[in-house]
Amino acid sequence: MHAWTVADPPILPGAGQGLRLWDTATQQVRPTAPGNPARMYVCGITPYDATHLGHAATYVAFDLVNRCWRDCSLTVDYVQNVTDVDDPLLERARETGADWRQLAMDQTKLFTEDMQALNVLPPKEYLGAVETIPLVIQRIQELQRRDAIYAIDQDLYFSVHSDPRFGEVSALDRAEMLRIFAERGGDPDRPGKRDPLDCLVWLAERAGEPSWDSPFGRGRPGWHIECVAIALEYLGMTLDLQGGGSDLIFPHHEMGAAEAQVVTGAWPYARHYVHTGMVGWQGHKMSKSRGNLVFVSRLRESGVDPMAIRLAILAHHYRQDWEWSDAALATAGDRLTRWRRAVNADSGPSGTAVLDRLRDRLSDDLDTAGAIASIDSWAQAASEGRGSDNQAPGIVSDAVDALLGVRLT
Ligand code: 5CA
Ligand code: ZN
Repeated sequence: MHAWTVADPPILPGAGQGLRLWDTATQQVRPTAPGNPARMYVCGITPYDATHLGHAATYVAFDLVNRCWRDCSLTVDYVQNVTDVDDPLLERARETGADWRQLAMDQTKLFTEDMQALNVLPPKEYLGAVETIPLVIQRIQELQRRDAIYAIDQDLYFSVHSDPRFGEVSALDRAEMLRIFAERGGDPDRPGKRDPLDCLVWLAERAGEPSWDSPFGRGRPGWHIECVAIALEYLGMTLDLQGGGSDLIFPHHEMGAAEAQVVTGAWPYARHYVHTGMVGWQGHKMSKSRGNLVFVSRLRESGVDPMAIRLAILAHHYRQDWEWSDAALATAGDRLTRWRRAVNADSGPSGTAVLDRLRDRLSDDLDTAGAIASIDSWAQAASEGRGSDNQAPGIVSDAVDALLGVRLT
């Protein structure tokens, strides 16, 4: 699958000094301690209704991680999947009479165009579920050799208790797990399950649905194992960061960690589990099932500058749930205009002081609001003709571009 292309960020003077991030598994802000290359896996879209502002906010957040690590002189090996065959995609195709492959292709194309417009750095590897089925089969066979798989009819399940550390990512109690599992694609009540939380790794062929040959008969992969198979193949154990929205904490990232830990016999699957808040609109989480979506492509078509969309996202802390609004977009548009005016001034207060402040704020669990405030006050001063550093406008423009991903020129 082809990812998108975005210009490399400008090179900045000096280097960042590290990045601290909230880790869901340990429930604290901790320093990230990536190797070089740093290895980041961020769950990609299920391409049947892309790209809404919630998706955009999530990928912009991990783009900041990518940019911060790169600023710390690291290479970042970034891998992302596309869930291009799954129940909700097939359902949507059935409802609309579309071919499921065409639907996935069209929506993935829209997503990559939106990411490019939002100046999100592309993953090094961008892989669809359909093109990685042999990897899934191989991992299921490894789980079988470790006695972690059983069948109900022709469907294969992963026994979550084969990982003694199951539950450590989300730290939910069992009742919560059962409730959320049922809400998010799980089947706790299916007769024959050893534990209601055991998750599907291979779904045997269903009439009218796509399927592939395998040693277990024709069928298709379960959801969690797909991401594990891709991450282990292209990044390997242990990831520096597993990322996604907070709706993926359970079951997706819990199940993925357990499967990977049983396959490899190693721990942990990821050093940091990082999750973004949910973006809402009209009082509810933006979701395809509810249909309360604001699409990036529609905003772009209506003439909204993608950099204003990006700035509107950055005004919120990535871990908070928040509401999209026209007012937030208008505020971001005004801010963009002020910043652009300021970096076109002949001089301003010290640019390196702003760069230091920007690095400091972002390294602290991506405090984008703090970063924005430092640019706001610099821009105000530069516009009023205060400060005589004639290098400053260039440095600030490059810093905002490289670290926040907002192009001002
Ligand atoms: N394909 C799977 C992951 S393997 C999936 O969750 N796809 S998705 O299209 O539903 O979501 C893609 C990403 O956007 C996920 O990280 C998800 O957590 C995030 N996301 C979905 N809705 C929102 C929202 N309203 N606000 C913030 N992030 C969201
Ligand atoms: Zn995933």
